[in-house]
Amino acid sequence: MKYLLPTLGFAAAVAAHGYVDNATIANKVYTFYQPYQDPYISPAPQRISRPVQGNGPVTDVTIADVQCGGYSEGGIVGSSPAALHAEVAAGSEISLRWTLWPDSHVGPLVTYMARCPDAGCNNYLPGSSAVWFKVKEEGRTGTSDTWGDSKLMKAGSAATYTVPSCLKPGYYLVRHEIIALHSAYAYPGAQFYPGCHQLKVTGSGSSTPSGLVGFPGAYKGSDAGITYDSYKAQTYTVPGPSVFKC
Ligand SMILES: [Cu+2]
Repeated sequence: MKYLLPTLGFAAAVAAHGYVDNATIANKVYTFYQPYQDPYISPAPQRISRPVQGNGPVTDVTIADVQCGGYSEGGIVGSSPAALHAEVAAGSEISLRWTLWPDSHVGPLVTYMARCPDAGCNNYLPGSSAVWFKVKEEGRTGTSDTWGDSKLMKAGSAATYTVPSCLKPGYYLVRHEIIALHSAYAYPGAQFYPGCHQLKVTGSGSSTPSGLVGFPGAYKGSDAGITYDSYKAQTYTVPGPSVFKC
């Protein structure tokens, strides 16, 4: 096994932010794509999560990178499929553990899902098609300094979401993000930290959510939840569609 540490990656050169390190899905722990290790390991480890290009943000809501990560400026347009799926029953709660999140980076946690083809997600790239529905959002608590991502600023915490219990079984792509708002008073300024993982959902549900959105497409720079002064005591509206409920 070949293993080299990166010297000075583009994202390592700026202040550290983060990515999802691992997840617990149906009582199993899955290590997610490790942007500072996986590219240097041969053969590449097989993951349920799609590659992210480091711990830095996406700031342009109109490019492919806003879907599952990427580094278009450096020639890596968007992310790419992962090899594996994690099997989980509809109705289950999933825990996502981020690397320790910087306490300046206040903002919401938002999670979407998209149904993949019946063959699975591992050849599936939705492009900007409207395929996504929102399954969870956690914004600001009133006008306080408590945000969806506040819990991630302590070691050992996790973001969670629940696979809707009524969802039709099959393969699904999950898009989970933090939107950091510390520089969001003008656009571009909000920092998007999206990442995607692949599930095989089991169960007996039959729901196929409607009102789907695309990434890019769902967000505009002018959205109230994207151009926002987090230093003011004011309420906050998470961008994107309303949360799907069974
Ligand atoms: Cu940052």
